[in-house]
Amino acid sequence: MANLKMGFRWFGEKDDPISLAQIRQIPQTKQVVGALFDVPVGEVWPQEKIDALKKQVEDAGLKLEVIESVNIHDDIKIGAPTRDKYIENYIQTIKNLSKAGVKVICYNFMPVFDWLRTDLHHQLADGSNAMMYDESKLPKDPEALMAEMNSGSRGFSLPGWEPERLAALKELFAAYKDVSEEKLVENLKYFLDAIIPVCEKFDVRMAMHPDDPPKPLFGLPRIFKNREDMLRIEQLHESRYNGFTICTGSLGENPANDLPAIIREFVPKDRVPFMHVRNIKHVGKNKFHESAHPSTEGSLDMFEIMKALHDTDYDGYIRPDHGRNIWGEDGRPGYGLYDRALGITYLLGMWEALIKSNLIQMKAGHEFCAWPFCMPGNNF
Ligand SMILES: [Mn+2]
Repeated sequence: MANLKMGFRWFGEKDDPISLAQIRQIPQTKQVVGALFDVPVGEVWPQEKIDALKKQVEDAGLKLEVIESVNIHDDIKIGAPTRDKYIENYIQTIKNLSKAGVKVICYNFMPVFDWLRTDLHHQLADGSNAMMYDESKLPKDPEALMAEMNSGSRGFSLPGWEPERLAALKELFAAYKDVSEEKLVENLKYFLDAIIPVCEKFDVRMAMHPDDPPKPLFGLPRIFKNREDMLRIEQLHESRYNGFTICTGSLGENPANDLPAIIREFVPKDRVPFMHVRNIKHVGKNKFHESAHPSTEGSLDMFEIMKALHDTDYDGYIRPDHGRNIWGEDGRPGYGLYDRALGITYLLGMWEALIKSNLIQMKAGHEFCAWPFCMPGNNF
């Protein structure tokens, strides 16, 4: 199979009902996309904890080369005087992760709220459930939203919704009062200028995740919403270590975002170390639910997305993203086992078809075949 490095997000032994042994049985999936979930945001990830996670993953026959996420302390995003201390901590975490063989860190730069939905268990017609976003149902008060998100999570801790960070929501909003979009971009540049030289030295690529939803909410700025934002971010610090996670679901929430075109523009520039590939279904204006991965189940053309990756010789890390809960599974919202595993086999099925049809064209003497660049280091 091709050189796509397929992974599966895992929330750790304590907080994920899915085991590494189960992940090991998903065909062609060797990467565990993991994190330490018990280190408070802003603190250094201790080497011994990283090494323990790596050992656990490797003992299960898998690899730990992508971390998602090392979250960024709000003081860095706000540009508070204390940010240098947190940036120093972040740099130490990068060094520690590098020592454990980690190659990519996925992160986001969203003020206060990470991703958000208005229903974590929306019932679909086939009896499965998936997360839904309906802007007309978004509470006016962010505290009400936080309460809804956490009560809807059925006991799971939601990534990006760390209780200790959100406990003082009012103060947090007050601290962001003067952070405009321009200011937030400036603060991102300050952060990147400090960390990217370290990333270059230690060979760890940063992969910024798009904002979800890709628009300003509750008066908070959002700076990774579309292609134009990506052009601005890549120029903040020119380096292949200042990269993106292209999340088709998050960017696809705005129907104006042309995902295949974005892939075709940024992959050849070597700015995309990590892909999140999933589908969503638009069911109204500012209203969508997450769906199974196939094109037929949502609004995105997944073939065109995979074809864009194929045509640009993508050989980086990739994972399926949010799926439904199906077959009676009552898993973490968006992160059940079965639907994401189905997503992987679907994506890799398309990938095999793309590669083999390319080979057939090559044998027929067509000059446009990308072989062997589409599959570096692989024989068919
Ligand atoms: Mn994503």
